[in-house]
Amino acid sequence: MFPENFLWGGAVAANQYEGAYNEDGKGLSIQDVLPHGVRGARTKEPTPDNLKLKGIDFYHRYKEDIALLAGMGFKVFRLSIAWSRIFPRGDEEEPNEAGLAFYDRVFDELEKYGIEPLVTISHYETPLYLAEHYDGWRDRRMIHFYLRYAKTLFERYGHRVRYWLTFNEINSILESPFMSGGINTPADQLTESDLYQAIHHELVASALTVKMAHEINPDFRVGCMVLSMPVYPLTPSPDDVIAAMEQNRKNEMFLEVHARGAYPGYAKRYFREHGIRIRFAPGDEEALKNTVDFISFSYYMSVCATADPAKNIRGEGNLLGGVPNPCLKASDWGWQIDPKGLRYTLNEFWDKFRKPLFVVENGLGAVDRLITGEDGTKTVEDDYRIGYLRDHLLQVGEAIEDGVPVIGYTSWGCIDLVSASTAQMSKRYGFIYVDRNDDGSGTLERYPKKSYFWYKEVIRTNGESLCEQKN
Ligand code: BGP
Repeated sequence: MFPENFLWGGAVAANQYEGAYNEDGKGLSIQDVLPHGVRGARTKEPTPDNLKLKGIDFYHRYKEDIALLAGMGFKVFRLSIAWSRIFPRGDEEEPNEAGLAFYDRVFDELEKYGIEPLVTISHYETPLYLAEHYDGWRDRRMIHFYLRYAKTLFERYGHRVRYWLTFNEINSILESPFMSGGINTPADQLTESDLYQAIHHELVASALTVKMAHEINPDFRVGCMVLSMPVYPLTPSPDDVIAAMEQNRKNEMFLEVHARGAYPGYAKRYFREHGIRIRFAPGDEEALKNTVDFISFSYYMSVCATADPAKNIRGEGNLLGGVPNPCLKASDWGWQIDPKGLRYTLNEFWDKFRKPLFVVENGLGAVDRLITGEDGTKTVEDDYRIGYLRDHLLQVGEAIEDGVPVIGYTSWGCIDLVSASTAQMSKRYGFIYVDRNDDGSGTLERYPKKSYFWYKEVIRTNGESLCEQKN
Protein backbone atom coordinates (compact mmCIF):
# COMPACT_ATOMS: atom_id res chain seq x y z
CA MET A 1 0.00 0.00 0.00
CA PHE A 2 2.71 2.51 1.00
CA PRO A 3 5.52 3.02 -1.51
CA GLU A 4 9.11 2.16 -0.71
CA ASN A 5 10.94 5.23 0.64
CA PHE A 6 7.70 6.60 2.10
CA LEU A 7 8.78 9.25 4.61
CA TRP A 8 7.33 8.29 8.00
CA GLY A 9 7.85 10.69 10.85
CA GLY A 10 6.54 13.49 13.01
CA ALA A 11 6.31 17.27 13.12
CA VAL A 12 6.95 20.12 15.55
CA ALA A 13 7.43 23.89 15.50
CA ALA A 14 10.24 25.79 17.23
CA ASN A 15 8.05 28.11 19.27
CA GLN A 16 6.02 25.24 20.70
CA TYR A 17 8.85 23.03 21.96
CA GLU A 18 12.32 24.63 21.94
CA GLY A 19 12.00 26.97 24.93
CA ALA A 20 15.19 29.03 25.57
CA TYR A 21 13.26 32.02 24.26
CA ASN A 22 16.00 34.51 25.04
CA GLU A 23 19.17 32.40 24.91
CA ASP A 24 22.19 32.78 22.67
CA GLY A 25 21.05 36.04 21.16
CA LYS A 26 17.54 34.99 20.17
CA GLY A 27 15.20 37.94 19.64
CA LEU A 28 11.56 37.89 20.71
CA SER A 29 9.01 36.34 18.40
CA ILE A 30 5.31 37.10 18.29
CA GLN A 31 4.70 33.90 20.29
CA ASP A 32 6.66 35.27 23.23
CA VAL A 33 3.84 37.77 23.83
CA LEU A 34 0.94 35.36 23.19
CA PRO A 35 0.68 33.52 26.52
CA HIS A 36 -2.89 32.34 26.04
CA GLY A 37 -2.91 31.17 22.45
CA VAL A 38 -4.27 32.58 19.27
CA ARG A 39 -7.44 34.10 20.67
CA GLY A 40 -5.99 35.21 24.00
CA ALA A 41 -4.83 38.73 24.82
CA ARG A 42 -1.31 39.79 23.91
CA THR A 43 1.13 41.07 26.47
CA LYS A 44 3.69 43.86 26.09
CA GLU A 45 6.56 41.72 27.37
CA PRO A 46 7.02 37.98 27.82
CA THR A 47 5.20 36.93 31.01
CA PRO A 48 5.94 33.92 33.25
CA ASP A 49 2.57 32.31 32.45
CA ASN A 50 3.67 31.84 28.82
CA LEU A 51 4.49 28.12 28.60
CA LYS A 52 6.23 28.59 25.26
CA LEU A 53 9.12 30.51 26.84
CA LYS A 54 10.40 27.22 28.20
CA GLY A 55 8.43 24.86 25.92
CA ILE A 56 9.59 21.33 26.59
CA ASP A 57 13.18 22.57 26.66
CA PHE A 58 14.17 20.83 23.44
CA TYR A 59 16.89 23.48 23.14
CA HIS A 60 18.83 21.72 25.88
CA ARG A 61 17.45 18.20 25.49
CA TYR A 62 17.57 17.76 21.72
CA LYS A 63 19.98 14.83 21.90
CA GLU A 64 17.72 12.81 24.18
CA ASP A 65 14.65 13.74 22.15
CA ILE A 66 16.11 12.90 18.76
CA ALA A 67 17.35 9.58 20.16
CA LEU A 68 13.76 8.84 21.22
CA LEU A 69 12.41 9.71 17.77
CA ALA A 70 15.11 7.56 16.19
CA GLY A 71 13.96 4.76 18.49
CA MET A 72 10.64 4.76 16.63
CA GLY A 73 12.52 4.46 13.35
CA PHE A 74 11.65 7.97 12.08
CA LYS A 75 12.67 8.55 8.46
CA VAL A 76 11.82 12.25 8.56
CA PHE A 77 11.49 14.94 11.20
CA ARG A 78 9.60 18.12 10.38
CA LEU A 79 10.90 21.02 12.43
CA SER A 80 10.84 24.78 12.02
CA ILE A 81 13.66 27.24 12.45
CA ALA A 82 12.96 30.08 14.85
CA TRP A 83 13.44 33.09 12.59
CA SER A 84 14.37 35.31 15.56
CA ARG A 85 17.26 32.98 16.52
CA ILE A 86 18.81 33.65 13.12
CA PHE A 87 17.78 37.29 12.69
CA PRO A 88 16.78 38.50 16.18
CA ARG A 89 15.03 41.63 14.92
CA GLY A 90 14.44 40.36 11.41
CA ASP A 91 15.85 43.29 9.45
CA GLU A 92 19.57 42.93 10.23
CA GLU A 93 22.18 42.50 7.53
CA GLU A 94 24.04 39.71 9.33
CA PRO A 95 22.67 36.59 11.03
CA ASN A 96 23.27 35.55 14.63
CA GLU A 97 25.97 32.88 14.57
CA ALA A 98 24.95 31.30 17.89
CA GLY A 99 21.45 30.73 16.52
CA LEU A 100 22.76 29.15 13.34
CA ALA A 101 25.09 26.92 15.37
CA PHE A 102 22.19 25.49 17.37
CA TYR A 103 20.55 24.06 14.24
CA ASP A 104 23.94 22.73 13.07
CA ARG A 105 23.92 20.65 16.23
CA VAL A 106 20.33 19.52 15.68
CA PHE A 107 21.06 18.50 12.07
CA ASP A 108 24.24 16.69 13.22
CA GLU A 109 22.12 14.66 15.54
CA LEU A 110 19.47 13.87 12.91
CA GLU A 111 22.19 12.85 10.48
CA LYS A 112 23.63 10.49 13.06
CA TYR A 113 20.38 8.49 12.90
CA GLY A 114 19.77 8.92 9.19
CA ILE A 115 16.65 11.05 9.77
CA GLU A 116 15.81 13.40 6.90
CA PRO A 117 14.94 16.93 8.08
CA LEU A 118 11.91 18.70 6.62
CA VAL A 119 12.29 22.36 7.49
CA THR A 120 9.51 24.92 7.82
CA ILE A 121 11.11 28.30 7.25
CA SER A 122 8.33 30.26 8.95
CA HIS A 123 5.93 28.63 11.40
CA TYR A 124 3.89 31.24 13.29
CA GLU A 125 7.03 32.81 14.77
CA THR A 126 7.71 36.09 12.97
CA PRO A 127 10.25 38.21 14.88
CA LEU A 128 8.27 40.56 17.12
CA TYR A 129 10.30 43.52 15.89
CA LEU A 130 9.03 42.98 12.34
CA ALA A 131 5.47 42.89 13.63
CA GLU A 132 5.86 46.05 15.68
CA HIS A 133 7.95 48.12 13.27
CA TYR A 134 6.68 46.98 9.87
CA ASP A 135 3.22 45.59 10.67
CA GLY A 136 4.43 42.21 9.48
CA TRP A 137 3.46 41.04 6.00
CA ARG A 138 1.46 44.16 5.24
CA ASP A 139 4.82 45.75 4.43
CA ARG A 140 6.41 44.78 1.15
CA ARG A 141 9.89 45.01 2.67
CA MET A 142 9.10 41.72 4.44
CA ILE A 143 9.77 39.95 1.14
CA HIS A 144 13.35 41.16 1.25
CA PHE A 145 13.88 40.21 4.92
CA TYR A 146 12.36 36.78 4.37
CA LEU A 147 14.46 36.08 1.28
CA ARG A 148 17.63 37.06 3.12
CA TYR A 149 16.66 34.72 5.96
CA ALA A 150 15.80 31.85 3.59
CA LYS A 151 19.07 32.34 1.68
CA THR A 152 21.00 32.18 4.94
CA LEU A 153 19.34 28.84 5.73
CA PHE A 154 19.86 27.42 2.24
CA GLU A 155 23.54 28.31 2.26
CA ARG A 156 24.21 27.14 5.78
CA TYR A 157 22.20 23.91 5.88
CA GLY A 158 21.77 23.08 2.19
CA HIS A 159 24.25 20.23 2.31
CA ARG A 160 22.00 18.35 4.73
CA VAL A 161 18.46 19.66 4.23
CA ARG A 162 16.68 18.86 0.98
CA TYR A 163 12.99 19.41 1.85
CA TRP A 164 11.76 22.92 2.69
CA LEU A 165 8.35 24.48 3.39
CA THR A 166 7.94 28.23 2.96
CA PHE A 167 5.07 29.23 5.30
CA ASN A 168 3.16 27.08 7.75
CA GLU A 169 -0.59 27.10 7.01
CA ILE A 170 -0.26 30.19 4.85
CA ASN A 171 -4.05 30.49 4.47
CA SER A 172 -4.62 30.92 8.22
CA ILE A 173 -3.64 34.61 7.93
CA LEU A 174 -7.26 35.35 7.00
CA GLU A 175 -8.38 34.30 10.50
CA SER A 176 -5.24 34.96 12.53
CA PRO A 177 -3.40 37.96 11.08
CA PHE A 178 -1.06 38.43 14.05
CA MET A 179 -0.02 34.82 14.64
CA SER A 180 0.10 33.87 10.98
CA GLY A 181 1.21 37.11 9.32
CA GLY A 182 2.89 39.06 12.12
CA ILE A 183 0.36 41.84 11.51
CA ASN A 184 0.33 44.11 14.52
CA THR A 185 -2.76 46.11 13.63
CA PRO A 186 -5.71 44.60 15.55
CA ALA A 187 -7.74 42.23 13.37
CA ASP A 188 -10.93 44.30 13.68
CA GLN A 189 -9.18 47.29 12.11
CA LEU A 190 -8.01 45.38 9.03
CA THR A 191 -9.91 45.42 5.76
CA GLU A 192 -9.99 42.47 3.38
CA SER A 193 -7.79 44.52 1.05
CA ASP A 194 -5.17 44.83 3.80
CA LEU A 195 -5.22 41.07 4.32
CA TYR A 196 -5.07 40.11 0.65
CA GLN A 197 -2.22 42.57 0.10
CA ALA A 198 -0.29 40.89 2.94
CA ILE A 199 -1.13 37.50 1.43
CA HIS A 200 0.16 38.70 -1.93
CA HIS A 201 3.47 39.65 -0.33
CA GLU A 202 3.75 36.19 1.20
CA LEU A 203 2.86 34.50 -2.08
CA VAL A 204 5.51 36.50 -3.93
CA ALA A 205 8.06 35.72 -1.17
CA SER A 206 7.18 32.04 -1.37
CA ALA A 207 7.54 31.91 -5.17
CA LEU A 208 10.84 33.81 -5.12
CA THR A 209 12.09 31.41 -2.45
CA VAL A 210 11.33 28.47 -4.74
CA LYS A 211 13.28 30.19 -7.52
CA MET A 212 16.23 30.98 -5.27
CA ALA A 213 16.28 27.48 -3.81
CA HIS A 214 16.51 25.89 -7.24
CA GLU A 215 19.27 28.28 -8.25
CA ILE A 216 21.27 27.44 -5.14
CA ASN A 217 20.68 23.71 -5.40
CA PRO A 218 18.58 22.06 -8.11
CA ASP A 219 18.06 19.08 -5.78
CA PHE A 220 16.14 21.13 -3.23
CA ARG A 221 12.47 20.29 -2.99
CA VAL A 222 10.37 23.25 -1.86
CA GLY A 223 6.73 22.93 -0.91
CA CYS A 224 3.93 25.22 0.18
CA MET A 225 1.92 24.36 3.28
CA VAL A 226 -1.78 24.99 3.77
CA LEU A 227 -4.29 24.32 6.49
CA SER A 228 -6.66 21.90 4.79
CA MET A 229 -10.19 21.59 6.06
CA PRO A 230 -12.50 20.18 3.42
CA VAL A 231 -15.89 21.85 3.37
CA TYR A 232 -18.93 19.66 2.70
CA PRO A 233 -22.40 20.99 1.90
CA LEU A 234 -24.56 20.72 5.03
CA THR A 235 -27.48 19.46 2.90
CA PRO A 236 -27.87 18.37 -0.76
CA SER A 237 -29.38 21.77 -1.54
CA PRO A 238 -27.57 23.31 -4.54
CA ASP A 239 -27.23 26.51 -2.52
CA ASP A 240 -25.30 24.63 0.15
CA VAL A 241 -23.14 22.99 -2.53
CA ILE A 242 -22.20 26.40 -3.88
CA ALA A 243 -21.59 27.71 -0.35
CA ALA A 244 -19.22 24.78 0.25
CA MET A 245 -17.48 25.35 -3.08
CA GLU A 246 -16.90 29.00 -2.27
CA GLN A 247 -15.57 28.27 1.21
CA ASN A 248 -13.22 25.61 -0.20
CA ARG A 249 -11.96 28.04 -2.78
CA LYS A 250 -10.92 30.55 -0.13
CA ASN A 251 -8.28 28.00 0.87
CA GLU A 252 -7.60 26.49 -2.51
CA MET A 253 -6.73 29.88 -3.96
CA PHE A 254 -3.43 29.58 -2.10
CA LEU A 255 -2.74 26.25 -3.80
CA GLU A 256 -3.73 27.61 -7.19
CA VAL A 257 -1.15 30.35 -6.94
CA HIS A 258 1.55 28.06 -5.53
CA ALA A 259 0.93 25.19 -7.92
CA ARG A 260 -0.21 26.93 -11.11
CA GLY A 261 1.55 30.26 -10.75
CA ALA A 262 -1.35 32.75 -11.00
CA TYR A 263 -4.50 33.88 -9.22
CA PRO A 264 -7.51 31.87 -10.44
CA GLY A 265 -10.52 33.48 -12.09
CA TYR A 266 -12.76 32.92 -9.08
CA ALA A 267 -10.33 34.85 -6.88
CA LYS A 268 -10.26 37.76 -9.32
CA ARG A 269 -14.06 37.77 -9.30
CA TYR A 270 -14.09 37.77 -5.49
CA PHE A 271 -11.63 40.67 -5.39
CA ARG A 272 -13.65 42.58 -7.98
CA GLU A 273 -16.96 42.09 -6.22
CA HIS A 274 -15.58 42.94 -2.79
CA GLY A 275 -13.67 46.06 -3.79
CA ILE A 276 -10.32 44.40 -3.09
CA ARG A 277 -7.44 45.89 -5.02
CA ILE A 278 -4.08 44.14 -4.81
CA ARG A 279 -1.03 46.23 -5.69
CA PHE A 280 1.30 44.24 -7.93
CA ALA A 281 4.87 45.52 -8.19
CA PRO A 282 6.62 45.14 -11.56
CA GLY A 283 7.83 41.56 -11.82
CA ASP A 284 5.29 40.06 -9.38
CA GLU A 285 3.31 38.31 -12.07
CA GLU A 286 6.49 36.71 -13.40
CA ALA A 287 7.65 35.83 -9.87
CA LEU A 288 4.48 33.87 -9.10
CA LYS A 289 5.20 31.54 -12.00
CA ASN A 290 7.87 29.80 -9.92
CA THR A 291 5.64 26.99 -8.75
CA VAL A 292 6.34 24.62 -5.87
CA ASP A 293 7.77 21.10 -6.17
CA PHE A 294 5.13 19.61 -3.91
CA ILE A 295 2.11 20.53 -1.81
CA SER A 296 2.06 19.90 1.91
CA PHE A 297 -0.81 20.39 4.29
CA SER A 298 -2.16 19.88 7.78
CA TYR A 299 -5.31 17.84 8.17
CA TYR A 300 -7.25 17.52 11.39
CA MET A 301 -10.90 17.83 10.49
CA SER A 302 -13.58 18.76 8.00
CA VAL A 303 -16.52 21.17 8.30
CA CYS A 304 -19.79 21.93 6.55
CA ALA A 305 -21.15 25.04 4.88
CA THR A 306 -24.69 26.23 4.42
CA ALA A 307 -26.42 29.05 2.61
CA ASP A 308 -29.06 29.18 5.32
CA PRO A 309 -28.16 31.92 7.83
CA ALA A 310 -30.22 30.22 10.54
CA LYS A 311 -28.05 27.08 10.34
CA ASN A 312 -24.77 28.89 9.90
CA ILE A 313 -23.33 28.14 13.34
CA ARG A 314 -19.58 28.12 13.79
CA GLY A 315 -18.23 25.07 15.61
CA GLU A 316 -14.86 24.55 17.28
CA GLY A 317 -11.93 23.91 15.04
CA ASN A 318 -8.40 24.45 13.89
CA LEU A 319 -8.16 28.23 13.31
CA LEU A 320 -10.54 28.25 10.34
CA GLY A 321 -13.95 27.10 11.46
CA GLY A 322 -17.18 25.95 9.88
CA VAL A 323 -20.56 24.45 10.55
CA PRO A 324 -20.34 21.19 12.55
CA ASN A 325 -21.10 17.99 10.64
CA PRO A 326 -24.04 16.08 12.21
CA CYS A 327 -22.47 12.76 11.09
CA LEU A 328 -19.21 13.13 12.99
CA LYS A 329 -17.91 12.89 16.56
CA ALA A 330 -15.45 15.39 18.00
CA SER A 331 -12.25 15.37 20.05
CA ASP A 332 -12.05 16.67 23.65
CA TRP A 333 -11.43 20.11 22.13
CA GLY A 334 -14.41 19.91 19.78
CA TRP A 335 -12.46 19.23 16.58
CA GLN A 336 -14.58 16.85 14.50
CA ILE A 337 -12.90 13.59 13.55
CA ASP A 338 -13.14 12.58 9.89
CA PRO A 339 -10.52 10.11 8.61
CA LYS A 340 -12.20 9.75 5.21
CA GLY A 341 -11.87 13.50 4.74
CA LEU A 342 -8.12 12.91 4.48
CA ARG A 343 -8.52 10.52 1.55
CA TYR A 344 -10.91 13.01 0.00
CA THR A 345 -8.47 15.89 0.46
CA LEU A 346 -5.53 13.95 -1.01
CA ASN A 347 -7.62 13.06 -4.06
CA GLU A 348 -8.96 16.58 -4.48
CA PHE A 349 -5.52 18.18 -4.28
CA TRP A 350 -3.99 15.66 -6.68
CA ASP A 351 -6.85 15.97 -9.18
CA LYS A 352 -6.72 19.75 -9.13
CA PHE A 353 -3.03 20.54 -8.81
CA ARG A 354 -1.05 17.50 -10.01
CA LYS A 355 1.79 17.99 -7.54
CA PRO A 356 3.11 15.30 -5.17
CA LEU A 357 1.56 15.60 -1.72
CA PHE A 358 2.99 15.46 1.77
CA VAL A 359 0.76 15.17 4.87
CA VAL A 360 2.83 17.19 7.32
CA GLU A 361 0.38 17.49 10.23
CA ASN A 362 -2.34 15.22 11.55
CA GLY A 363 -3.13 14.01 15.01
CA LEU A 364 -5.36 13.97 18.05
CA GLY A 365 -5.07 16.54 20.82
CA ALA A 366 -6.21 14.71 23.94
CA VAL A 367 -5.87 14.61 27.71
CA ASP A 368 -3.41 11.87 28.70
CA ARG A 369 -3.04 10.16 32.06
CA LEU A 370 0.42 9.02 33.08
CA ILE A 371 0.28 5.65 34.82
CA THR A 372 2.82 3.23 36.23
CA GLY A 373 2.83 0.04 34.20
CA GLU A 374 3.25 -3.52 35.51
CA ASP A 375 7.02 -3.38 35.11
CA GLY A 376 7.23 -0.12 37.06
CA THR A 377 7.80 2.16 34.06
CA LYS A 378 5.57 5.14 33.55
CA THR A 379 3.49 5.33 30.40
CA VAL A 380 0.17 6.40 28.87
CA GLU A 381 -2.36 3.90 27.53
CA ASP A 382 -3.40 6.08 24.61
CA ASP A 383 -5.53 3.67 22.59
CA TYR A 384 -7.71 6.63 21.49
CA ARG A 385 -4.67 8.18 19.79
CA ILE A 386 -3.69 4.91 18.16
CA GLY A 387 -7.25 4.57 16.84
CA TYR A 388 -7.25 8.09 15.42
CA LEU A 389 -3.88 7.73 13.71
CA ARG A 390 -4.63 4.23 12.42
CA ASP A 391 -7.91 5.37 10.85
CA HIS A 392 -6.24 8.34 9.17
CA LEU A 393 -3.26 6.35 7.94
CA LEU A 394 -5.55 3.73 6.44
CA GLN A 395 -7.17 6.53 4.46
CA VAL A 396 -3.76 7.75 3.29
CA GLY A 397 -3.27 4.17 2.10
CA GLU A 398 -6.61 4.32 0.27
CA ALA A 399 -5.57 7.53 -1.47
CA ILE A 400 -2.31 5.89 -2.53
CA GLU A 401 -4.38 3.03 -3.94
CA ASP A 402 -6.43 5.68 -5.78
CA GLY A 403 -3.20 6.69 -7.51
CA VAL A 404 -2.30 9.76 -5.49
CA PRO A 405 1.46 10.26 -5.10
CA VAL A 406 2.05 10.80 -1.37
CA ILE A 407 5.65 11.49 -0.33
CA GLY A 408 5.23 11.04 3.41
CA TYR A 409 3.34 11.56 6.62
CA THR A 410 4.47 13.45 9.72
CA SER A 411 2.04 13.29 12.61
CA TRP A 412 1.70 16.51 14.55
CA GLY A 413 3.44 17.03 17.89
CA CYS A 414 5.23 13.67 17.87
CA ILE A 415 6.57 14.64 21.28
CA ASP A 416 4.16 16.54 23.57
CA LEU A 417 4.46 20.28 23.17
CA VAL A 418 2.57 23.50 23.84
CA SER A 419 -0.64 23.91 21.83
CA ALA A 420 -0.72 26.68 19.23
CA SER A 421 -4.38 27.61 19.60
CA THR A 422 -4.78 27.37 23.36
CA ALA A 423 -1.16 27.49 24.65
CA GLN A 424 -1.90 24.52 26.91
CA MET A 425 0.37 21.58 27.69
CA SER A 426 -2.63 19.41 28.51
CA LYS A 427 -3.68 19.26 24.85
CA ARG A 428 -1.27 16.47 23.95
CA TYR A 429 -0.51 14.93 20.58
CA GLY A 430 2.71 13.03 21.21
CA PHE A 431 4.02 9.49 21.13
CA ILE A 432 6.25 10.68 23.96
CA TYR A 433 4.77 12.10 27.14
CA VAL A 434 6.52 15.15 28.58
CA ASP A 435 6.00 15.78 32.28
CA ARG A 436 4.92 19.38 32.21
CA ASN A 437 1.56 20.79 33.30
CA ASP A 438 -0.53 23.80 32.36
CA ASP A 439 0.68 25.67 35.45
CA GLY A 440 4.29 25.17 34.34
CA SER A 441 5.10 22.56 36.97
CA GLY A 442 6.64 19.17 36.15
CA THR A 443 10.02 17.46 35.85
CA LEU A 444 10.19 17.60 32.02
CA GLU A 445 10.98 13.87 32.06
CA ARG A 446 10.04 12.01 28.87
CA TYR A 447 8.03 8.74 28.81
CA PRO A 448 7.14 6.73 25.68
CA LYS A 449 3.38 6.14 25.43
CA LYS A 450 1.72 2.98 24.12
CA SER A 451 1.39 4.74 20.74
CA TYR A 452 5.19 5.02 20.60
CA PHE A 453 5.54 1.27 20.20
CA TRP A 454 2.55 1.09 17.87
CA TYR A 455 3.99 3.72 15.50
CA LYS A 456 7.39 2.02 15.61
CA GLU A 457 5.75 -1.12 14.27
CA VAL A 458 3.86 0.84 11.59
CA ILE A 459 7.14 2.31 10.39
CA ARG A 460 9.06 -0.97 10.63
CA THR A 461 6.48 -2.73 8.44
CA ASN A 462 6.06 0.28 6.11
CA GLY A 463 2.39 0.44 7.02
CA GLU A 464 1.67 -3.28 6.64
CA SER A 465 0.81 -3.59 10.33
CA LEU A 466 -2.10 -1.17 9.77
CA CYS A 467 -3.89 -3.64 7.55
CA GLU A 468 -4.14 -6.16 10.36
CA GLN A 469 -5.86 -3.46 12.42
CA LYS A 470 -8.62 -2.67 9.92
CA ASN A 471 -12.02 -2.69 11.60
C1 BGP B 1 -1.78 23.70 13.33
C2 BGP B 1 -0.46 24.36 13.58
C3 BGP B 1 0.40 23.72 14.59
C4 BGP B 1 -0.31 22.95 15.65
C5 BGP B 1 -1.55 22.25 15.22
C6 BGP B 1 -2.42 21.73 16.33
O1 BGP B 1 -2.72 24.68 13.03
O2 BGP B 1 0.30 24.42 12.38
O3 BGP B 1 1.36 24.63 15.02
O4 BGP B 1 -0.23 23.42 16.89
O5 BGP B 1 -2.35 23.02 14.38
O6 BGP B 1 -3.13 22.78 16.88
P1 BGP B 1 -3.25 23.06 18.43
O7 BGP B 1 -1.85 23.13 18.93
O8 BGP B 1 -3.94 24.33 18.52
O9 BGP B 1 -4.00 21.91 18.97
